[in-house]
Amino acid sequence: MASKKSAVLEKKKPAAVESNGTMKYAGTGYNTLLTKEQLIIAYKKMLLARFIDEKEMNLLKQGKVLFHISGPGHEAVQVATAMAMKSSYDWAYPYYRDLAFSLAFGSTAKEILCENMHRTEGPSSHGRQMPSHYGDKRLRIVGQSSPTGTQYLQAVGTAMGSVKEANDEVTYVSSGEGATSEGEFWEAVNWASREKFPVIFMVQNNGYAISVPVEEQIAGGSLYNLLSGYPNMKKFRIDGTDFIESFKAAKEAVEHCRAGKGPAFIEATCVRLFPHSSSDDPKKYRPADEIEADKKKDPIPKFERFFRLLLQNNYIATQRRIASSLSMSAEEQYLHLLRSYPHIVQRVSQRQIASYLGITPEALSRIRKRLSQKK
Ligand SMILES: Cc1ncc(C[n+]2csc(CCOP(=O)(O)OP(=O)(O)O)c2C)c(N)n1
Ligand SMILES: [Mg+2]
Repeated sequence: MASKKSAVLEKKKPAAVESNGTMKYAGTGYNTLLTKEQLIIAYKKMLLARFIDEKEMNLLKQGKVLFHISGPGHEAVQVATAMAMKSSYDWAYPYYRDLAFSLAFGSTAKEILCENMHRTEGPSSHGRQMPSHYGDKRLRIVGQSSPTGTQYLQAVGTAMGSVKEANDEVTYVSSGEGATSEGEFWEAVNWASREKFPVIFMVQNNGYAISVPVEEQIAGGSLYNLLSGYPNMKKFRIDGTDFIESFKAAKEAVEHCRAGKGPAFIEATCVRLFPHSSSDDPKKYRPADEIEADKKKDPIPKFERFFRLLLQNNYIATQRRIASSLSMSAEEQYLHLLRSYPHIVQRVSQRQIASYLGITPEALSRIRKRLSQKK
């Protein structure tokens, strides 16, 4: 299984650049298939998605956003798949956790926030959609309905259109593992497999459908196994928190579909780091140690560990640029640091943290005091 390979890769350092500019890793015989610049773009997209999720959680508390479904823990496979496709040419039917996918496919932070805050500048519904229902006609991202699973047959219809028009467009459609229990999923898989339609079925398996664990949701606990009999369908089971592994699978899936060989199915194991939605309290059904264990699989620190050398000069500057473009307050940035990098916060001085946040040590101590009073 690929996860063993990624554990080996994580220990390796970027060693050399291939003649075509992509990065190669010493001793692994494994190429990331992407250039350093593309890897940095991937990192920025993941980070931007995380920051938007955190920002929206705060906007929710302020009553400026009415509902929120977050993507933390799903970013790597989403960005990887979007980067393996051709934005504005291929089609996408994302689901409500696909914020990072949408950003990597071409949506901007402003467009996402306008939709989620019901502003007329929103490019999909002009602010009339539910928050976290992504769409953009210009980018060929088709806005979705709230009943889970409805996107699957729509995606197959679009792929049928591409075949009839004899072009090589590919259609992405995604959901969580729970939504695949809907009949539409199976109708769609059967139809696409029989007719060799170019659909990428992406299932982001985070182990829960709200509070229902996957073992209770899916027969035998594995969708990948259930799909073993479908002809023409290329299947992958991957660690969706590992960007490189995800990109490799997504690239092969896109190639399979574009060549007219049939659909592809990717089951990507993800972690759900935040509650299901802003209406949910996972403490009622998830043991605390399980949530802590999932935090260790967070795709963003995983990416950072892997590309430490590559990114060390970029990542702090990148975080600051994103934070300032989203008008995040110093307090919001500090909370992000505490949540995402507790090990760094513990190790560095208060002065260093203040300088990273661009504030004085006194201002930082005021923020810390305020936060401790809120507890
Ligand atoms: C047809 C339908 N049934 C139930 C719901 C309520 N609902 C929304 S999301 C969800 C869970 C989906 O879980 P999963 O597919 O695993 O995706 P995840 O949220 O875990 O990413 C449910 C039951 C709905 N929106 N539509
Ligand atoms: Mg799920």
